[in-house]
Amino acid sequence: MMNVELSPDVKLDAKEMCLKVLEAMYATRFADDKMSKLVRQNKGGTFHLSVLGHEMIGAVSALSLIPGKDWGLPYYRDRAFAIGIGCSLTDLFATFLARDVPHHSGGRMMPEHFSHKELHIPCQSSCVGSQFLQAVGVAKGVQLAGRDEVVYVSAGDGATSQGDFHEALNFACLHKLAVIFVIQDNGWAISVPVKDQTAGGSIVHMARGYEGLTVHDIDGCDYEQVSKALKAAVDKGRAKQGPSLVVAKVPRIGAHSSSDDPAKYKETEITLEEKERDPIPRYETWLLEMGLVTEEELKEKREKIFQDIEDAAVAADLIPFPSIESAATKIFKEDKSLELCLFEEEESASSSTDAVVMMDAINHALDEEMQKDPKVVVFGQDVARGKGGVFGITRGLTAKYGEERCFNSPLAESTIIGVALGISLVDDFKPVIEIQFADYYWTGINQLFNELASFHYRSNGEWNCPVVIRMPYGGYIQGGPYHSQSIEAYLCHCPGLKVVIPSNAADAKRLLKTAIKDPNPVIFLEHKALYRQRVFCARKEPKEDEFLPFGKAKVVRQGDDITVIAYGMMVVMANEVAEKLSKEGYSVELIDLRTLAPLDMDTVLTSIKKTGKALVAHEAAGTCGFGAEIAALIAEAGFTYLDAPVARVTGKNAPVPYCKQLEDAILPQTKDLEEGILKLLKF
Ligand SMILES: Cc1ncc(C[n+]2csc(CCOP(=O)(O)OP(=O)(O)O)c2C)c(N)n1
Repeated sequence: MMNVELSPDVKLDAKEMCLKVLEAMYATRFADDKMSKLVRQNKGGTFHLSVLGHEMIGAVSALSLIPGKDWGLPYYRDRAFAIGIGCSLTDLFATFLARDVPHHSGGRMMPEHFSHKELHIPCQSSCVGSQFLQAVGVAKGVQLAGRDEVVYVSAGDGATSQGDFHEALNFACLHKLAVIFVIQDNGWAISVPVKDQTAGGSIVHMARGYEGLTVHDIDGCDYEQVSKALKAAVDKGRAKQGPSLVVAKVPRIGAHSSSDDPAKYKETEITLEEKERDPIPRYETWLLEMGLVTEEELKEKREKIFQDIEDAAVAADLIPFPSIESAATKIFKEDKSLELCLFEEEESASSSTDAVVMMDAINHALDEEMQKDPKVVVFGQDVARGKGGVFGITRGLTAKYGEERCFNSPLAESTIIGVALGISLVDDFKPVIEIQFADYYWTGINQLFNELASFHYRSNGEWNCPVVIRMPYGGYIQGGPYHSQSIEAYLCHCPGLKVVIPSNAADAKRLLKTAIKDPNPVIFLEHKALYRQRVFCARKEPKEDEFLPFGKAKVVRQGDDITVIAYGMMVVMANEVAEKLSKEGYSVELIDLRTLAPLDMDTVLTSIKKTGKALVAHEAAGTCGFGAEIAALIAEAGFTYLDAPVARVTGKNAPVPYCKQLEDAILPQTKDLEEGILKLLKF
């Protein structure tokens, strides 16, 4: 028999495998022909991504895995993988036509963005390279679950220039994860040739420095090389021996996409040479030479699969478009049990002997939830062992729950968020991650804004990501411009994120518990200057089973003359000012929003109906700050209640400087709040 081996788990004999590969390759090719025809005839979608030349590497990869057990994160030029692993042709055509199917986003994404929960294909985005860290996260989840599934992730050569590629290789090697990185190296990233892309021109050389990574340098159109490399990579992953990288050279025979014209940047000789390397005729010849098929059988297979594609295209065209009403649905996964969290809030004085400060309350919430649910895992920079984070919030968790459940991440925020996303897709794992300072979440912003926030929406509700991201934020402790930022407005602008900002220890504990229960991404912002604050923030410790629902603001103090709307540090300061003003005969109602997304406008509107005056306070810069949003919402829904324009007291439009005198000049102080309140009172 020929030189073809199969992994022991793949229940096909070598000949069956070869023929299945051929079928997947034919289906992929005929689908391409049909789709590009439909685009040209203006009878289908407007966008088509050609797979021509990439068929073999995708098909063999898929058929080397166990569908529904192993995982696949195939990139947009990997339809051969999707077909090989078992995605329905009708679904794929329906997605091409942006129709209402449960998988592959049901018209929410452009074609070729695969998603299929039963087949373990997490929803793919359009951001080149973002899938690497998510794949690594899935593999980490599989490892935490103690199983032997392997995770396939593919991308083009251009994607290896992304930092996420290197972060993913590093994390996969550090944790010895069962990931198979397959780079379908066609030598081009749209019009950019590899010589402009990769130092030294070789991804293989570039990757060889990663300790523990097996690197396969293969011709992606040669069946024996491809199947051998995939088998070795699957076997290594299955045996929990760590990651592999397969760099498969393939031609890109078509244009980058239906919007691209390669004649602008490819010389004719190159185009001809790429056509020569077409894996399909080459594979047919090989199959004939090996005696695995006859010409007649090839012809029969071609005709049969051609017809399957025609039928799939017709069937897909009968599927309706998604309803217009569904356009803004599935932004969050609903969970009715979260509404059951309500309880009678006890007022507890900070002076009580059993009061906790905010940092302890957060630590206790983590501890109790980890105790209760073995699927809660904590990681981030410095969070493990004796250190427990630079603020000590996670102290004691490694000692109590082990290195597996509270571990240090590399110093890479994209890794922290991307890996958390991946872990959250496996079983019911709930990563609770720490970004050391909110100021440093920017290096993870692609994984947060472009990936995590929209995962549920983009997957048409197939997937959801229960990730909690804790971030110390805010100023007043001389942190300078990089340890003082208040980033809430950016976060609230991004659909798909919940944003929580507690102002005292009791709220912090109860809200963090709710965040961990929530099946959606939750950002938990902890004000650094309040961690140890006692006068206002220390509270009687809530019991283990106390949760606070999101979207329920708290009236911190009742008043009749003016409403102050605040969160975080501003609640503490405004309370102090309100106390002072009460002695001067002014009655200030203070609202602590507690969660900005979802936002409780009912409480705000009820209050301004009574007071007729609204002042919003936050320490972030005023321009495009969250106060602008609240002012607009009040203008829309509460204009007639107002006796004065909505006022704002905010930080100045400047970075937060280090020198105390300068910091004080930039961030709002109690005197600014007092002035703002009095001005509005006297309007
Ligand atoms: C982060 C990001 N930057 C830019 C783009 C636009 N873009 C889409 S595909 C592509 C080229 C990708 O090339 P490569 O990774 O080699 O894969 P190929 O398309 O050649 O298969 C670019 C620049 C994108 N989708 N994502």
